[in-house]
Amino acid sequence: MNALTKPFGLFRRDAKAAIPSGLAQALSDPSDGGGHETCDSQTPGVAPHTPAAPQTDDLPERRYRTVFISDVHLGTRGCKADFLLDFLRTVESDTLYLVGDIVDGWRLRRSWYWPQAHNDVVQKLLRKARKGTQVFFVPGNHDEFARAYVDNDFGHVRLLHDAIHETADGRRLLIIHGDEFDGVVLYAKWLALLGDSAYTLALTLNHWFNVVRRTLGLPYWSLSKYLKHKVKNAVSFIAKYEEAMADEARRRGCDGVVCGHIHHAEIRPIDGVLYCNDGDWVESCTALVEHFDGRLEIIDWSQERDFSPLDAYPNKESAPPASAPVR
Ligand SMILES: [Mn+2]
Repeated sequence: MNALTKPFGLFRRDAKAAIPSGLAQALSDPSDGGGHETCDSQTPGVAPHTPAAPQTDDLPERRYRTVFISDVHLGTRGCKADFLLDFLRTVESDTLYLVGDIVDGWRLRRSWYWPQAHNDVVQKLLRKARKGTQVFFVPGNHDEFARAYVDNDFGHVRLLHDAIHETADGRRLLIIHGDEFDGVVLYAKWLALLGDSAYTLALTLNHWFNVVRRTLGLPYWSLSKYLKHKVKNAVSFIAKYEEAMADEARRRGCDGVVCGHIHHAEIRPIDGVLYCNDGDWVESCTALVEHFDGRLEIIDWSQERDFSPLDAYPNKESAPPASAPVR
């Protein structure tokens, strides 16, 4: 493997990482997730499902070659699980990439929140995998417990640290969540001077810095969240983050990159490399899709279905989060 992948060998030895028990339960739930998602609402510890999302009857099924979603943050109150279910019921694809932060292990460890709709999302994803969709899961920083299991199959879902996807028109896209880069962006300039080894060292330090924070019960320190409070800097942070991701894709000989993490959907060329971010299902409801001719497009599901992400709290169970979700 290359230089970037190397330090993450460390992560795999982090055997303390455990699957949150509710997720394990969802994964082992034998019930069929599709079409019967409202079943089994009596599971202990699982809040009853309130049907809130619009029904899909009025929309024909859509097919894409590939769908990319990330930053769903199951296990948090901010997660728009009902809208994601609506999306997953409407949209089919040959391949589905889950580009990290699907389950929020950081939050689940601190307080338990796992309503039926979140179970339904997991079931729906597993059902797609069973029914022939090729599903890849590239964990992010919030579901890094899964990084201990990369290169394994999990109920037809393939876990990978990162992936290379080839589009129908022959472009190679690096698929990576992108958290490794948010703490690194600040130091990008002098790291470029110091070279590759300092760069990989910084990636590793960023990871362990957050491991220590987690041990102390502190949330993941995200530069993107920090800067969003300082709006003036947010724009330049996003631009720098996008450039760092594009650099990484170039470094690895790819034509483009697909990532998530900063909850900001985007497709734009950066110095000859295509930067794609599939957005999130917390602040917005966006996905990246590849058409059968290889064309890439951002789908804004709240716009398509004419709902506001702000309306996504249909019941008291899923009241808005007290604080902004951590990236
Ligand atoms: Mn993230």
